[in-house]
Amino acid sequence: MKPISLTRFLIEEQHRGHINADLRLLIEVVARACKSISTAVGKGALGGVLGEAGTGNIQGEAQKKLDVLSNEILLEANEWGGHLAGLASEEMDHSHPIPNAYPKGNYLLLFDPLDGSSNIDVNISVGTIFSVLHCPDGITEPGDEHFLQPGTAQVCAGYTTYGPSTMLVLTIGRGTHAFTLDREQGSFMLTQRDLRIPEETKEFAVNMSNQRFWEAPMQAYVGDLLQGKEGPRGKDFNMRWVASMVADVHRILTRGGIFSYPLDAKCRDKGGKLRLMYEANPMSFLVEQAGGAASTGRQRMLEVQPSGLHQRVPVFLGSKREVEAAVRYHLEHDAGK
Ligand code: FDP
Repeated sequence: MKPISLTRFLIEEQHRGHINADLRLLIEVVARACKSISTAVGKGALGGVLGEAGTGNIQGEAQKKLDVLSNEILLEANEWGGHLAGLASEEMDHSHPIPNAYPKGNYLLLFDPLDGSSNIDVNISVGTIFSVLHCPDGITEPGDEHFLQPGTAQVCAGYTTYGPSTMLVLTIGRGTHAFTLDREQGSFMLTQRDLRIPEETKEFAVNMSNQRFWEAPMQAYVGDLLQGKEGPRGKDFNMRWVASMVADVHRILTRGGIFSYPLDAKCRDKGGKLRLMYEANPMSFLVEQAGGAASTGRQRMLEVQPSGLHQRVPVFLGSKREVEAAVRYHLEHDAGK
């Protein structure tokens, strides 16, 4: 049977009363912007867009030309449609209220325009991550503080991965669904409804080069994984680390596993490496909707009350039983056991 398009999927969800017309439009606009980003990424060196932009973002990281371009594409696409009150991007210092010249809607959009961007120049998968919140009642000119809502408040989240094929993975709080871009038709087509992450896994993803900087419970957890069959876990584990969060999470949504970017001595002062609002929350929503779990190691990710737009957090997400195991090491350590 021919797969249905994203447009049809969204219209059917609207007919069922699961989303309204504004949210449908918002998702369509983000998907359209992601198609443009996919085209730019796909041109590679021929597009003249590889390499450094010569600028830095709020986090002090060097921006790639494609970071800047992807941010512009998403901004331009979303400003004028009337579905948003404001937007915020990992690449911008502050949130951006919709200019008064345009109609305004009731949603707030947050995005990481090009995640994993250190992989762009070596032709490895990168992606766009996004999260949608309600704008608080009565607010027409949202400021940064209006975006500081816990992940449980998300109404929609998703990512696009620009890999061998371009895929959009989406949740509106009713399961997690995967769409593949049909490049000839220019449409995202539903290729997997209701992704389910296996509860158990034998695969973990972490940057092992940080091992000596980790906290004691993380050292203990990974130490036990590495002992394999001979250790307390009683099974051999395999390791995978693409170093593009989108690609690593996509693998986990497809076949299970645990992804972690824990606290370490290098990122401790910042609270972690990955951003709560642009990376951890949307990915955690997608993972939970696929039957997985997501935690900071000590707290359910979606319940973290954000204190800053660019806040960073430690991240553990993926197969439910494995995330629970990693959390257990942290809690037992903290309890002095
Ligand atoms: P990048 O810095 O290339 O944007 O978002 C940060 C991120 O990539 C994630 O996509 C990725 O999982 C992680 O950082 C990679 O970190 P390391 O370079 O420390 O491995």
